[in-house]
Amino acid sequence: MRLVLLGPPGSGKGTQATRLKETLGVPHISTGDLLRAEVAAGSPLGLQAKEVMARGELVSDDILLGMLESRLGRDDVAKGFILDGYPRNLAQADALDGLLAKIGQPLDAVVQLDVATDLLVERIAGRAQAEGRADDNPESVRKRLQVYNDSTAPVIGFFENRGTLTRIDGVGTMDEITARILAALKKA
Ligand code: B4P
Repeated sequence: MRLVLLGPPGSGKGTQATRLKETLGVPHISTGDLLRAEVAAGSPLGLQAKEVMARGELVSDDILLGMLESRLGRDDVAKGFILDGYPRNLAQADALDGLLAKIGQPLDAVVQLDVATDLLVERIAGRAQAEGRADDNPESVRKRLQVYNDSTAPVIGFFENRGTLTRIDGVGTMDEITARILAALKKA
């Protein structure tokens, strides 16, 4: 199964991908996690990404594509993957298309998690208290939501035109949402 999870910040992409990887038996590839690992390691890429992420902006498309290409080159993606956090704009959607065509691994499904903005803000505020992530402060969250509306939301139409997109109500318990995604994947 080759799956992309789309949705605004705080919609539950990372949460659901962590659960689905067990059921589907494929790795969870989160571009946010890959970037945070670079930041934690203090690598040159991490140093470049750190401030951009803390401001809630998007890290450059070139950096992301290089990072993703190297991750998709690993052996564990032979049976597929769950991609979480990519693509985040139309240029990344095109780049993903090209990359997957090159490695002969076209997508099976794209799932969009829909959650209203006030609930997103509430969830991220909860995580800010629990985990203290650098970009979960109110100012960065506002910026991330704006970036999502301006740059990422158009990606929904990109996949809708391909006929690969399923929209899921992302409000409910984590179990309910996992069940909705699995039901949608059966149909796809
Ligand atoms: P991400 O790591 O992708 O962060 P995110 O959008 O906030 O989603 P996340 O997966 O963490 O949250 P989730 O919805 O699971 O990106 C961080 C930054 O990295 C970006 O701002 C950008 O700077 C950079 N970046 C990443 N990818 C990039 C790209 N492709 N291009 C450029 N830059 C990129 O969960 C949120 C909270 O909600 C959690 O606390 C969770 O417990 C809770 N929750 C989840 N489901 C719930 C439910 N059903 N009910 C109640 N709470 C729930």
